[in-house]
Amino acid sequence: MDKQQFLAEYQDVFKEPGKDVFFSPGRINVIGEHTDYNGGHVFPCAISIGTYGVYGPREDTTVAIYSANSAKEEDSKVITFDINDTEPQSAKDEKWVNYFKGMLVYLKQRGFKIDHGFNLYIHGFLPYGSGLSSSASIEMLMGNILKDEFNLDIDEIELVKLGQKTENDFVGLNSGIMDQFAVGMGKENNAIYLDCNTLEYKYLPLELGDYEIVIMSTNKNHSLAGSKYNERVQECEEAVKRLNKKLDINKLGELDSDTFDQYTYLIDDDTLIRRARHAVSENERTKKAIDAMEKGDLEELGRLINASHVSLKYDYEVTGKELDTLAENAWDQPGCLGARMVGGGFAGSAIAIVKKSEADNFKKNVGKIYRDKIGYDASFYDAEVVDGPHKL
Ligand code: GAF
Repeated sequence: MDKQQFLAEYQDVFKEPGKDVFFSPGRINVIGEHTDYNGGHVFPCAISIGTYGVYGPREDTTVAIYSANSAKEEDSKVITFDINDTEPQSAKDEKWVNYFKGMLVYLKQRGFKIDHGFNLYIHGFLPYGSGLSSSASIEMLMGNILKDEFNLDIDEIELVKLGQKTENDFVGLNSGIMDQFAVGMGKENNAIYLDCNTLEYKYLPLELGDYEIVIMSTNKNHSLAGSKYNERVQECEEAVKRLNKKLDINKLGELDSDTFDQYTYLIDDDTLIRRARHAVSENERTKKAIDAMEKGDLEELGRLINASHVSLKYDYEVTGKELDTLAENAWDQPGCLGARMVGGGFAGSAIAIVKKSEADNFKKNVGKIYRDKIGYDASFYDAEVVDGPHKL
């Protein structure tokens, strides 16, 4: 779809011309899962599947938001609130608006002058709950639209932090910073190696030669807020408390595996040991994956990606039969170097690194196994690695 089509959609809903069209990407994560809130490393990138937003200013103080996506599921409805209203929307069918509203509330709280309302038409291509960060995509969309339209003097990393704050304090998911960072700081053809503790980062070209990344969606929605995500965050904090009987650490990301092994005995709980072991080992795998990328050793990268899935399945227990079916059957396919779930887990999506010449066969074979075993279709997407949010 092009810019004119989005403007036409806006006009259909708001009965006047829209002003500007913006795009904000989704994200995948090559490796480094459930490490961000543990102060570890991640290696995500922004993808060309994302969210479009059409902005139109208003003279009053009303914000009116319409989503083409939620309109399909619920009655088509423009949701409104006042720019000075700071309470999260509580009606069940209006909660999705909180990703936008939170950004507005926190930007105003920071002292930025947003003194009139606006209409916003949203058209997203990331299925909600697909594990490809539809929520960070819309938070960063909103942040960048407001920055542009109200000339706000704020840099992207500050917007990223407000995106995470929106997620944590306005929506109620105790997530780390990976998703907002990957979306907001996205760079064409590059993945971002980010230390979530210090926020130091570097871009690394995602050069895969004869290989490509195939995105595989389980088509099973995961709702992170309602899932066990917050429980995992809490389990890791609990493990840190027990390790602190002898160690002085704030986060599991500060430990290497040897140190962790030496002090595992302090964690007198099998489940907490496994959760912590995942956080520590995944952080190490992520560092090793960067070495492998820098050496161009894609086979090693693939092995680390497979090991990541195994750890997420057995130690962290965030996969589930749909994601396991995709990843584990991907491993058996010709030309597949590695596959793993991405994002929070409990359904959503997985990625696989697949030889370009084998990609069609790969999708056909994994798709058939998935349908036979799970009873409905998986979806397969190819995506480009793209820049962060921008005006079209
Ligand atoms: C979700 C969260 F939003 C991220 O912060 C991250 O923890 C991820 O799950 C797991 O790596 O996408």
